Amino acid sequence: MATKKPIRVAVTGAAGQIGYSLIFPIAAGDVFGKDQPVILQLLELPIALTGLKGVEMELRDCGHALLVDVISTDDERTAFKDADAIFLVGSKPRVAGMERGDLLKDNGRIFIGQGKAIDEVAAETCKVLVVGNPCNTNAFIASQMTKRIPRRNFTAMTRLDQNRALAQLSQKAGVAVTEITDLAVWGNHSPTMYPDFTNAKISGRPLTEVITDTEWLNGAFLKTVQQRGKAIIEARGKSSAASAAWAAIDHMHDWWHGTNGAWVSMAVISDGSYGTPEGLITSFPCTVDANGQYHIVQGVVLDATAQGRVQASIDELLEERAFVAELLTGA
Ligand code: NAX
Repeated sequence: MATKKPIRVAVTGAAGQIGYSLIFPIAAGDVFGKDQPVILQLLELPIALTGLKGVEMELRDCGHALLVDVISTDDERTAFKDADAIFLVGSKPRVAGMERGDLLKDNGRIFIGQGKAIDEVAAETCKVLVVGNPCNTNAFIASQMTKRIPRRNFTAMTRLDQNRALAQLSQKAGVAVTEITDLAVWGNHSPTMYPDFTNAKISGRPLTEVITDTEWLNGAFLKTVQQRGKAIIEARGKSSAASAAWAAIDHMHDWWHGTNGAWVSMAVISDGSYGTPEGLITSFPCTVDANGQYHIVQGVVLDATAQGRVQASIDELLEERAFVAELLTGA
């Protein structure tokens, strides 16, 4: 029987595809621990509340011992109240004919509101993971709205990109995914992101000594990882959902429990490391200590090609920031 004090976990867009794959493992203890009771606080748009009610019924029907309560709401402050962990999944999808700038601005408004609401009512130590796209810039916007909660508590998800890269590399090398270490995604969660294979290792050896097909690494590998989202939409007719939920679970699990020195990809607020502009939310190799604090890995050497690839992604983030600058003034 669980004896720990329940934690409050908020999930937005909870009736959507990713939400549906995400909340059941949370209730089962796959994220915060098999001894950690949880209260799920689920946020949806008013139009999706009926669907959310159905999801809540299913959650309760699982009879998970760790699930203390479920709150389904369309009110941000109710959803984020005292939350210890927050998954910001809900966002406005890009529809045919929509300009990227409009998408950024429409989502910007959502994340201005949610950032403010989180700052007002969530736990000061809350860990926020933004999944909803464009996730780096959405996380940046939400982080800019806080006065009480530290900005560094806001992160965005590039773990799916890391997992996709690991899957490709393990297949190519014929080794288990767990043999590959020090593989990190840099930059934006977009086709410009860079999964850096040059510093990765396979069973402790430099990856490039094991996978010597440099044409594949610089060509098909990068392209497959960068375009994987699109390929899944083409094959499935819908965007990735279960794999995205699983990556969100990995991200929050490792942030909550620590990585014991292992590198994980997290888009976090830049402290200026590697010459990235301070405040931008961009992906780095990170470790998480036993207190749940993440640290950007220092001293990673990127060759000129890798540096150019990272810079291209940073430039895209700067462009996104410029698109939303107006929204932030006076918000
Ligand atoms: P769905 O459209 O299935 O679900 C989104 C849900 O969010 C809907 O139920 C909608 O009603 C709700 N919603 C919209 N605005 C909201 C708001 N302001 N407050 C609360 N709820 C709101 O999308 P799904 O496939 O679940 O994807 C969700 C987001 O994840 C999208 O933005 C998508 O682009 C993004 N992704 C991010 C990934 C990443 O690696 N960072 C990968 C997967 C995914 O593409």
